[in-house]
Amino acid sequence: MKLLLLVVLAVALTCPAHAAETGSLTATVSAPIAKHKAGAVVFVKSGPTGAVAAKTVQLDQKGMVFLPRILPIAKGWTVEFLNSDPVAHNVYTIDGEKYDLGTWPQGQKRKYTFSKSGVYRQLCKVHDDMIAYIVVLDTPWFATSDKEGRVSLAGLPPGAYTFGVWHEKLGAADFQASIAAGAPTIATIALKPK
Ligand SMILES: [Cu+2]
Repeated sequence: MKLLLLVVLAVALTCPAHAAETGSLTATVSAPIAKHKAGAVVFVKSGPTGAVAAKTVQLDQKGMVFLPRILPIAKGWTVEFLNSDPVAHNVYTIDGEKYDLGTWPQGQKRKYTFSKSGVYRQLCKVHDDMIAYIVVLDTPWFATSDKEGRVSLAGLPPGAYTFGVWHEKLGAADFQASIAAGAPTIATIALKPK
């Protein structure tokens, strides 16, 4: 009986399914006003580093708004700007690399590759109330909180991290957490007025 127990224990300890190489962060965002729980960008500020693979993501102009309003990307990624509205829209920013991609009609698209990190207010010269935020990060690991304030970052190498938080209207202190392989590290993020 004792021998059987030892064998079972040995198998459990060496089972490859228990030897995941990466970990994750699962955080819950709170805010003074419930609707502000959404749209918090959580990202790795310092800690283990990882290679960023080139990627193209889309930002649409639809119903007279930019969609999505909050778009986190990694430095080196390309954003493809669409226009799904039956009116001409423009795409420009006064931040970072300061581009103006011009004004174009429905159905056409133009691209821009971001080579400098930072927050870009994405604007339209035709409609001055239109705005989105492209948050260009120096890490491959980031995510945006949903309506319930839930956000998770997966595929993190185990180690000690400092995480940053960006929000359009609110702020939160950077926080430290250690990530282990397998089970997620749980965190809470309290957004407060900047
Ligand atoms: Cu517009």
